[in-house]
Amino acid sequence: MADGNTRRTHVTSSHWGAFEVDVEGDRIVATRPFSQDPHPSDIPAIVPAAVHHSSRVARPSIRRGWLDRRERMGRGTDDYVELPWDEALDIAAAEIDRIRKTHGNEAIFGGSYGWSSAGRFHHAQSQAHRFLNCAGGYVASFGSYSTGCASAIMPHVFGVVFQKLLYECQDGWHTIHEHTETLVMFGGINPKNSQVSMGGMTEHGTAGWMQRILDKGTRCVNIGPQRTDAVDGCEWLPLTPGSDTAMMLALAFVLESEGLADHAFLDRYTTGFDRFRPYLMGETDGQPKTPEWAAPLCGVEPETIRELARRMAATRTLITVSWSLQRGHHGEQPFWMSAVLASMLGQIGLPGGGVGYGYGAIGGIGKSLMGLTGMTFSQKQNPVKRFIPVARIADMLRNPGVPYDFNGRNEPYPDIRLVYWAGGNPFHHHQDLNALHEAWQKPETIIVNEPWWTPTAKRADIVFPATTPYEREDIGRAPTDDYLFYMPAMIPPVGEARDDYDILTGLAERMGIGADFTEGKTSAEWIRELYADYRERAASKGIEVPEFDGLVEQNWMQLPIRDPGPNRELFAPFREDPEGSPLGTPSGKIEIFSETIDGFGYDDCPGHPVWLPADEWLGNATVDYPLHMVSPQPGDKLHSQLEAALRDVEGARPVALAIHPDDAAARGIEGREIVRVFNARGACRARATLTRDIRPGVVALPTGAWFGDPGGNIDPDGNPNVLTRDVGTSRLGQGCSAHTALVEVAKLER
Ligand SMILES: Nc1nc2c(c(=O)[nH]1)N[C@H]1C(S)=C(S)[C@@H](COP(=O)(O)OP(=O)(O)OC[C@H]3O[C@@H](n4cnc5c(=O)[nH]c(N)nc54)[C@H](O)[C@@H]3O)O[C@H]1N2
Ligand SMILES: Nc1nc2c(c(=O)[nH]1)N[C@H]1C(S)=C(S)[C@@H](COP(=O)(O)OP(=O)(O)OC[C@H]3O[C@@H](n4cnc5c(=O)[nH]c(N)nc54)[C@H](O)[C@@H]3O)O[C@H]1N2
Ligand SMILES: [Mo]
Repeated sequence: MADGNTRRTHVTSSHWGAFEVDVEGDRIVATRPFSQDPHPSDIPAIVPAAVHHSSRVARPSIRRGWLDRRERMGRGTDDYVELPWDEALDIAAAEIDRIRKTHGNEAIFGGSYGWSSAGRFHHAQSQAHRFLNCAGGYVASFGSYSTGCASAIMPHVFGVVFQKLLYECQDGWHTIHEHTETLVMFGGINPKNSQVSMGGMTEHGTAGWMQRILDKGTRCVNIGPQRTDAVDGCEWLPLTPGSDTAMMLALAFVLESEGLADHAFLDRYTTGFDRFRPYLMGETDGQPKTPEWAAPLCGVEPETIRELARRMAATRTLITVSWSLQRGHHGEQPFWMSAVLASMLGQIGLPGGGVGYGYGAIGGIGKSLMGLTGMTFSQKQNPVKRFIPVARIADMLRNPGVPYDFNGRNEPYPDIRLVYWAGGNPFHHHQDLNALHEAWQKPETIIVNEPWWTPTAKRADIVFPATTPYEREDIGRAPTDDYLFYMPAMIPPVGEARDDYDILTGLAERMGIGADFTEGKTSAEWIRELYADYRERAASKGIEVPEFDGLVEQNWMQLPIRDPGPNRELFAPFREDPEGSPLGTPSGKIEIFSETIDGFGYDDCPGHPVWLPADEWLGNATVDYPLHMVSPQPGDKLHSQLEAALRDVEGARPVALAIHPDDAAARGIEGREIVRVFNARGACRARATLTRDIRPGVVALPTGAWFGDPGGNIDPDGNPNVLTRDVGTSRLGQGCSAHTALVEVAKLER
């Protein structure tokens, strides 16, 4: 591969878009934006430094205390012994075998949550799941940190799997541009977040579409704590975090009390408004949900709420809801309530009307494309039927055998003895990291595949060095993108890194399940076979893609699969004929009241949406912790990825904390200095950044930093998850509630 020092250029795909890569010898030396991308992301600039960074895991490594004495404690503090591949694989395979034979496969947690890298075949989490399935199964996880709560609640409301709703049933930008007159954005629509999309995002279009929508005169209202959650030109209603349901209820109250609610729609297409209305009007609890009631909760003036409600009823209105709203305590409520509000407006199923989720969350939402699937490496069947809601991992590790509720079932947590993680970084992504660190000491063995010495790798017993996409070939194809890529191997594996597939093959062969895992094929053979199958599927839809060698030659192609039609799958046919095309709910209609949910008997998620304040929000702020911290996605990166090199950039760490000048002044903070952000759960450093684009009383600290070493009482780089709460959104959704946290900020004494 390395032919002297000639410079070669390839195009590859990634979660943050396609980009050009310059290679000299064995090294990636530069990256450049891809020619077809009108709005390329800056993220790839750091790729060369990250790929060749000294914090790559060079060789298989085993934690000394575990190797010598099978000692559990010491994860995060012990040093590591490097071993040859054969020896390390022997040890790991024997250990997995021991655990499954002694404790059964229900003692293995293989959730392995995280985004890993783009590429159809070398998707680390899927690879790990297939391997564990061949080994007799594993305890899996339900949902994602992104939309775990919505994935539980929304099927009860619309009768459709949430992911299908997102990607197949929502209007595309074309339709919104053409038809929507009022765009009401709870949590904004943020082009910063739309830089990324799982599996790839070639033409970044969200910012451009938002501009066109504004230019057309569409009224765009950003309702949330930060002005910067929407593009310039949108109106901003600075909202108290966690109060969206109160605001939506007040909008609903205005519609109902002023005769603006569409009762013909409610009668024909929904069920349960009669159960909800008495609550809305205050007949059940003595509190009408008037704008005057909502104003002190959400910080928006009653007249503003009234005017907006009238406008929403008078024009074609699309309500959009950011995923962040359900990443907070009681996150079920704003999601459900937005469906009720949209039902009352009666525009669901009309082009550019109704409600949509996650526009701007990732770039793929709003790109309406013809479905062209394929190239899925089978994970096989999991013989173990137990799973946990993904964000309940620390509870699970802490509480084996203890029952918990989730979406109508009640089950004890499994007793986990072995954790296998590939493609994710829980010591970046999970809430209350100091508590996770404690819980993490409980399993007997933790195995991690990782390219870098992340905080998770540093807390594993066995670490296998994994390749990055630049060190292996793959195919890039994302369900929400209209490009296809051959992703070439550009450089040899760094250090002794191996592909996840080869690592797992090595384990599988030692455990006597090699034939089942590989089916006798190398990764090159699998990639060609999966591609041939995809090519056939494409042909059956009249789409021609080249043979494999042809794709290798041309590197990338655009797929003719754009489909600007509105509401293709669900709501338009339902509106047309609600009896003939019913929704998948028990009633066949939109469920404003759900008998199913009511039957669960959960006080934290009753039978219709209600206002339930979060455990921590500005409504119950204390003297000790008076500020609400939101922890959004980082603008300059994807989660914790490429952090190895980013943390070297002068001034990049600790992470910038957005704080209002009034809040800063009250604490003697002038801006740009390093501050301490803290609460009873932990503390981290951050760089104060003063801005009037944030609601006073709220601070924003993006995710992205690696959690520091244990023992320190202040996390050095600014990971907000030392401060966040590790509680489920409710007994129904059990999603992560990362955006719910009260903190204090102080100048750091030197
Ligand atoms: N406070 C707070 N916390 C949050 C959120 C929030 O809003 N606020 N958001 C949550 C959300 S929505 C998400 S999705 C999570 C993100 O959660 P994370 O798990 O932190 O996401 P990534 O950083 O993408 O993790 C991917 C890991 O896989 C590694 N990797 C990349 N390629 C490969 C490969 O080929 N093989 C292997 N073995 N490893 C690979 C990367 O180096 C990286 O360590 O964070 C969640 N945490
Ligand atoms: N650049 C970049 N883009 C990303 C990612 C990344 O790591 N980097 N990660 C991707 C992933 S995995 C996901 S899941 C999506 C997540 O997409 P989102 O869920 O939309 O993203 P967040 O950044 O968590 O939150 C968006 C905004 O919501 C606001 N907000 C927080 N709490 C509340 C509230 O209670 N009410 C209201 N109205 N607003 C609130 C905050 O001001 C925040 O800036 O982003 C994706 N996009
Ligand atoms: Mo996510």
